[in-house]
Amino acid sequence: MPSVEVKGMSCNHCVMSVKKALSGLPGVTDVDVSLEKGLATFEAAALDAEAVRQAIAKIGFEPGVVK
Ligand SMILES: [Cu+2]
Repeated sequence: MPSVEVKGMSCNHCVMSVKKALSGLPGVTDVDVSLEKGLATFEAAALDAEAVRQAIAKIGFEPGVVK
């Protein structure tokens, strides 16, 4: 399961925003975001790491490496 660090989340609203942003990407499903870990995990039919990073940056958070 791919994951990506998300820096800058401070509350549950941030978590929901990231979840929504990643869920909106084509082929991305089962998004789970942990505020404690600062980490988002998801399933991806075809992993587009750059699209994932951009979706996070676009809503004001700092994406780490997509693994
Ligand atoms: Cu917040």
